[in-house]
Amino acid sequence: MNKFKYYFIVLVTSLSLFSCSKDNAIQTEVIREYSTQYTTDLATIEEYLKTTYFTVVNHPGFADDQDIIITKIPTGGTQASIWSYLNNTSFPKLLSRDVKLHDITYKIYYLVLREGTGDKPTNVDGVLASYRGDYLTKVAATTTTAASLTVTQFEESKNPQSFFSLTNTIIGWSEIFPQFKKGTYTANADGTVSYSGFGAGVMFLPSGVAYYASGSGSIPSYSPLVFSFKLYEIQRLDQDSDGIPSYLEDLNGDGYMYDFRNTINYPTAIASNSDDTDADGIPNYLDVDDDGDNYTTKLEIKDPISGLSIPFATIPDCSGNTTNSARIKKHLDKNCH
Ligand SMILES: [Ca+2]
Ligand SMILES: [Ca+2]
Ligand SMILES: [Ca+2]
Ligand SMILES: [Ca+2]
Repeated sequence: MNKFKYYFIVLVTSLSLFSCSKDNAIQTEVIREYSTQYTTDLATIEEYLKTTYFTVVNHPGFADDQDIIITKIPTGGTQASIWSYLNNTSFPKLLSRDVKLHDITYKIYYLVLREGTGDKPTNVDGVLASYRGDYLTKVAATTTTAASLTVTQFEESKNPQSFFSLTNTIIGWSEIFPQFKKGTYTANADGTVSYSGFGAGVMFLPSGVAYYASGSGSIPSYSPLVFSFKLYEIQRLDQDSDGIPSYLEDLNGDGYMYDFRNTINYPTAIASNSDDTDADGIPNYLDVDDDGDNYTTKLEIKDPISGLSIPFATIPDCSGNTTNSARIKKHLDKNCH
């Protein structure tokens, strides 16, 4: 899941190599315009949603709970399409999220089978999730063949053993997992783990928020991806090691933090970042001095009497102890309403 960050380097390298070549026989495909490819991908995804149905296993406490099978509606079939769940009032429901990236706004559809019962990750936290990935291939009609939309499985992970940091995955994962909550789990005598109440769903990703031009492994270039997943557990991360977990540096509390200094994702400069207290362009979750007062945040979290740094876990709960520093109060104010 971490190739996304590298393909630009690979592509730029290969393009520059080829441009030095005198051999005109070597041709490289110019990377497609994001906006054009997005339009194509969105049409493919919407066709997929309108021509398939799903069945879900309800088997609480067992490994197959919330397993989903997506099947093409046969000719004359009366099954309800995934699309018919769009903005459904009860679960399952098909929702969409708008994501501004590459100077366009991606609409990312996701199917919520179950929200989950615990905490949500932010887009910079870690997730422990089982998943299955498929890519979609749309082939246009020719004079001799009909158009086709095929689905190919490329990966499945049923028993995840480690966390993925959402900062290292494809962007689609970091955008959609924060819409789900984790569940609970118990260790069994035989060493297995039983998960309950976890969030479960399916995300339908345009290639621009997946592997785009590079593809990955068996995934061809410009493939829209479909991931079904179960969110078992989350891991709070502290990207700037300032002692405040990143999820508490999400100033506007929307569950998402962005670094607009990334010119690949944000080709046109974005003037303000609602998660950047001192407006220096470095969002709080990456800024060791969030308020720009030249005292690192880490040193500002201290017990006012002993002067010792307070481990984050000991910061008082929402019952109202506000005798600590203003910064801690600020965090309480933000998280206790
Ligand atoms: Ca931090
Ligand atoms: Ca935010
Ligand atoms: Ca800042
Ligand atoms: Ca910070």
